[in-house]
Amino acid sequence: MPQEISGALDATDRSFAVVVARFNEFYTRKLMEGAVDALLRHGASEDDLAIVWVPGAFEVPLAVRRLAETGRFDAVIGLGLVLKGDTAHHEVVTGEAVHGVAAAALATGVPCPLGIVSAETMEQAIERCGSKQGNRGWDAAMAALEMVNVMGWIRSLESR
Ligand code: INI
Repeated sequence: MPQEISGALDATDRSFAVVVARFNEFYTRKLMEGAVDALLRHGASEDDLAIVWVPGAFEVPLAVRRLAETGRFDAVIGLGLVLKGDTAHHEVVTGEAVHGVAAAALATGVPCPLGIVSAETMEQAIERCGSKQGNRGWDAAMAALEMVNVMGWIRSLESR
């Protein structure tokens, strides 16, 4: 039988940074609360969480990357909400934020799950930030947990 690996959803003794965009704070605060709730409910301690506010989604990748580079966090979660209609460049902002967060993870080896939500309408935004469609901050935190434990297993291969 092939060996199957999947990361445990366990945040005990792990540390996390949550980078959250202040732009559209009405929504992003809900994303942050969802992420923190997920981490605490899965064993993280408040002392092991850092919440870092940045101006907008565009600034999320830089903070995510620098925090990941410190080596002090098992995962860094970037959260933001880009709402179509706020400006004509919402697609640029989303693209840069998404690519930047992915690049941070690949460059550092630290899991940096994607919590950048894009929404066409305010209704969609509300649905993704803690109502009908759940909370994408919670989802990102769960992805962080799983990846932290998957990466731990992968690292363990190096010492075998
Ligand atoms: N930032 C967001 O987080 N969400 C948006 O919807 C948004 N729009 O649409 O403009 C947005 N723009 C600001 C951007 O992220 C930067 O903070 C700003 O351009 C300064 O660099």
